[in-house]
Amino acid sequence: MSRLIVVSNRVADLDKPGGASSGGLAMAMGNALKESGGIWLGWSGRTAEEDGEPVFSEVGDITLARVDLSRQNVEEYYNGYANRTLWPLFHHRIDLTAYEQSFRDAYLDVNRTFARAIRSLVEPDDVIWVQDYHLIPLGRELRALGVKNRIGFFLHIPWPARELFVTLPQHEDLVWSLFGYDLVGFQSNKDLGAFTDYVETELGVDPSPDGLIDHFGRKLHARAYPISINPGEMVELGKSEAAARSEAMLRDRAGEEKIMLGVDRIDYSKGLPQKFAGYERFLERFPERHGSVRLLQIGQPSRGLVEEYRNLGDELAAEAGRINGQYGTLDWSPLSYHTQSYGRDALAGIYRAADACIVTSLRDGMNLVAKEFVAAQSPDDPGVLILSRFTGAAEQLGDALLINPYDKEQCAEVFAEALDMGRDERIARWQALNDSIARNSLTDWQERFTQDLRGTTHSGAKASAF
Ligand code: GDG
Repeated sequence: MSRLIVVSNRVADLDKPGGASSGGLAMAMGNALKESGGIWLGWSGRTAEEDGEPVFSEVGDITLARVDLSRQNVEEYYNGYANRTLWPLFHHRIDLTAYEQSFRDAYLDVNRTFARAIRSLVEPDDVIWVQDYHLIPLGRELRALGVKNRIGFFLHIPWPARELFVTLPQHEDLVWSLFGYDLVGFQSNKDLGAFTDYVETELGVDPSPDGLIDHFGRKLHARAYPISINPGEMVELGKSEAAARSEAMLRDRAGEEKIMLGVDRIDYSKGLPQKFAGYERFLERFPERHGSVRLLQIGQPSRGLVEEYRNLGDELAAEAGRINGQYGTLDWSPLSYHTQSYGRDALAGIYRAADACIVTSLRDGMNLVAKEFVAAQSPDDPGVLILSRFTGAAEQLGDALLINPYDKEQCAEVFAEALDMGRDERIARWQALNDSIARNSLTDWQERFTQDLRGTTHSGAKASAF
């Protein structure tokens, strides 16, 4: 099998103790690379005077290649174009989107740094798989350097609606750069539809029924590849000592109290203020439930160098305090809000202890928390998944209780419905959800993408289009 080169903003620490278990995606990429041998390249997480050359480290047949970036590029590419331009825009927050030319320049600069590093490593039969919005132009930059290999791209976040996407200065250029790839994967049919809408309307091209788009002298395949988890991994983590400890601790302290759980990065796309507002409405409408339920929200701090993220963290802490102040009593706090992060094994126990899990994303490429919660449940007494209809996961997990997180009244009612749901219905819904996850695991996702990429009609020979 031809060698694989994976490129992402950061490289998982497969060479550090415990690094391989840091997340599902790291494991899937690690497995894909183990099968064929290969290279994983990305930013080292360190800054230097200027962008550096890759530094290598070997784990079995896998080479990890890490590149230092200049301080200014980290500020303008990572904190700038990636997280203050593309992330808010693609999550439909044009009110938060920064349109700065210097951000875009740094973004292109870093993509060129990565392209040069890859060109020096690539062999003729390698296939290259690029991950996520940080690296959209990488395929085109590689083509410009004469790389003719098969190159695929997977977007982990949603593709925006055309009316919003066209607010991005030089949006045509960003789309054009996608034509450097042979295969572009989206999380959901909705995202694929939004991209197709742009291609049809702005470029005047009709994709073929299997997603082939012939334009700019290149043949690009665009398809949906919904990412998933490996349910077996969650089941195994659920058997660990750390899981048993966190599950028992939560259940003992809760007693008869039911636990509704939230696990999210602190990010405005996750609808956390809306979750708190829906929960407050639930407390207002159902006073008879006071003392018998608690919302446990784990908020993982993220992107602390971006102002909106710090403000959101402050807002949530204040809201949690206010709700507890208003509804709490001497012996009951309705809302526990934690910002420390837990090991994946402890997290599996937290999922198992919960009676319900609430996902309120306002826009989310997939949402893996929803799938992890389902996989962690005990089959004879599973908890209930309450899932925002605005997640990619809702396309596969229609047996969850689907909500519109902007609708506080609906949220309040659905929270009550989840807490009252009888065991038979919980089991029936859980089985359908679990089957759906088992039918398309993370391993299936990775195999489908790489197989399709290896099999694409190849237009690499026409690299000169760039
Ligand atoms: C992006 C897209 C897409 C959370 N708290 C802790 C912890 N987590 C882990 C969860 C889960 C992951 O973080 C979050 O994944 P999500 O999919 O929910 O969301 P994003 O981070 O926004 O991911 C998303 C994903 O990429 C994959 O394509 O689904 O739509 O936005 O795995 O478990 N993990 C640990 N401790 C915590 O406290 N160990």
